Amino acid sequence: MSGGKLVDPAEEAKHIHVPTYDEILERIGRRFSAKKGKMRPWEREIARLQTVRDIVISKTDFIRSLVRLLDNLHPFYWSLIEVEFERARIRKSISCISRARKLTDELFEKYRFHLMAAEDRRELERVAREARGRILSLYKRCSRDLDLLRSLVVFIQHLPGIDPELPTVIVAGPPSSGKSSFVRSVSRAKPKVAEYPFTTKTVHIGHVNLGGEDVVQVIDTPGILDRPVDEMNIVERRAAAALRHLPGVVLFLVDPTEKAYMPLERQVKLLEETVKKLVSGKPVYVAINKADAASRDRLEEARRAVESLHGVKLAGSMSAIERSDAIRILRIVVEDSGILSK
Ligand SMILES: Nc1nc2c(ncn2[C@@H]2O[C@H](COP(=O)(O)OP(=O)(O)OP(=O)(O)O)[C@@H](O)[C@H]2O)c(=O)[nH]1
Ligand SMILES: [Mg+2]
Repeated sequence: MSGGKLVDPAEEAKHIHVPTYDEILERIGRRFSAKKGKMRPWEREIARLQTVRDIVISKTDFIRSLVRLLDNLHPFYWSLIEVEFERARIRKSISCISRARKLTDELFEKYRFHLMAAEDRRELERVAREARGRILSLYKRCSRDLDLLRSLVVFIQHLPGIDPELPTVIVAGPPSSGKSSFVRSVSRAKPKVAEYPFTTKTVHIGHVNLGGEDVVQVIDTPGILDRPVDEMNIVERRAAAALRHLPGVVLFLVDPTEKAYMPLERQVKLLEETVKKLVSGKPVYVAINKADAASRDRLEEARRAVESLHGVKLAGSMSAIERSDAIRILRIVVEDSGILSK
């Protein structure tokens, strides 16, 4: 289960169906009542057992595509999954199913002989019941694993379709600094914008055509606070996953207004101590947003604070709600970093 090349996991996961244990049982129940022509009693019992075997195997065949999908998952997607699911738990659930499938065939072979050798009708029925019971209990034992894998697949079906091969600008920053407004302005994506903090709960993608074949992917992320990653909540950790694992450059938005969710010093601390550590070497650009709503003094103060930092570049100030202004800043970031030509 290590990260690999790009697949569109959401698309692939749409073809994967994970049944519940009850669904498997119900399916067996339906097939079981089917009449089996003229057969000798032991032949009929073997045929019935074969039906049970075929149903449990085909119902759990999803495990092969799921394992393939997980093996090829980009580390960014893994980190989003790990915000919600424990990797060890996923592995355990996969083993439960794989083991059950393996043992099913072993039991089937073993009981086929027992059924053939049964001495009378009563023994035949007893052995047949025992064989069915043992096969089914293998899956009953995995019922919580089936439930977990089922939620995992549904989760994967809703992962954002990011293309790690496209030039990417990850828009990050404190809550309410205008990240979603920026992504709305530059792309056709329409992430929700609101006055209150923590509006954005997960990662959203927009595409921007900068002319010709120049397409840039802009990623809207949830707001983050100035604290270490292991103290972050689930929503912040989704932003951290993007900052840490997606290739690209970062555009950090500062809110210089009096109403900012956190004071300027904390925004700078967030940039210096949290973001720079997370991105480990990716270029970080800063734009001072809400230029229309901040006083000249505050804008100047924010500019000086950003310029005094090492390892980040000031792209300028802007009003993210103005499309042309947001595009101007995006162009500065794209051109200066050269991501289009990479
Ligand atoms: N005046 C002004 N307001 C802005 C600007 N950009 C964003 N806002 C406002 O700031 C508030 C927060 O904007 P969002 O785009 O939702 O901010 P966000 O950073 O995505 O917020 P979270 O997702 O909660 O972290 C909204 O009321 C926006 O209208 C700007 O350039 N000027
Ligand atoms: Mg937002």
